[in-house]
Amino acid sequence: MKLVLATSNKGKVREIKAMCEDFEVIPYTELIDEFEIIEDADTFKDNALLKAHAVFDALDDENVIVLADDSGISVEVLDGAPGIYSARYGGDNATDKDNLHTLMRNIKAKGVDSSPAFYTAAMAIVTKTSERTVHGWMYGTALTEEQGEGGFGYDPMFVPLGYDKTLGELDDATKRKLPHRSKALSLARKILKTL
Ligand code: ITT
Repeated sequence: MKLVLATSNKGKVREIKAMCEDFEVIPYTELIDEFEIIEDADTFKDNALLKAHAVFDALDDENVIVLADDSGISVEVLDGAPGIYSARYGGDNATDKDNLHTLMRNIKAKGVDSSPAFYTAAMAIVTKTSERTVHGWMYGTALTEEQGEGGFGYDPMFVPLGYDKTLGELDDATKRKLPHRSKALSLARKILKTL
């Protein structure tokens, strides 16, 4: 089954491909030119739907199945920020590193060295006749120091519950089992098999 990913985030593409080996997974940017999608919904779920529909419409192919992922990190000491604003937390053209450093700085500014935090991943699956959504979460601790080079985004500052290393330090096999994205994807796969 051919599954088109409505994302231009290479970290997400890498993870979803590794977790979906029985599907032919193709980022939409390999089929059409990348275009900007304004993610202005109020929830991860609605932003995922918005991305999936935008790419489905742009592909102009009724037989395609599109999967979008909207995700982010929520930090307790920051009242849940950055949440749905995770991709632009360091400013409009922020890189992953800018976002990471902004988040560590803002946690430090609260006078603490760490805070409980969680990742959310919402996934939307859109076909010509249906739309479905699923979620996955991962709980842990957000640090104010970067540790490790693995993963992407906020991974070097996030220690999953039950571990003493960040997602930037943990090996790929461990990382595949834990995340919000793999939990959402295991639900998404059940839906995909019915399509
Ligand atoms: P697309 O919208 O094209 O999918 P994006 O990077 O803009 O790509 P989001 O809007 O969903 O994606 O923003 C998610 C943000 O949260 C972004 O800054 C990611 O780096 C970060 N993020 C999401 N999942 C993550 C993970 O598993 N590990 C580390 N950071 C993650």
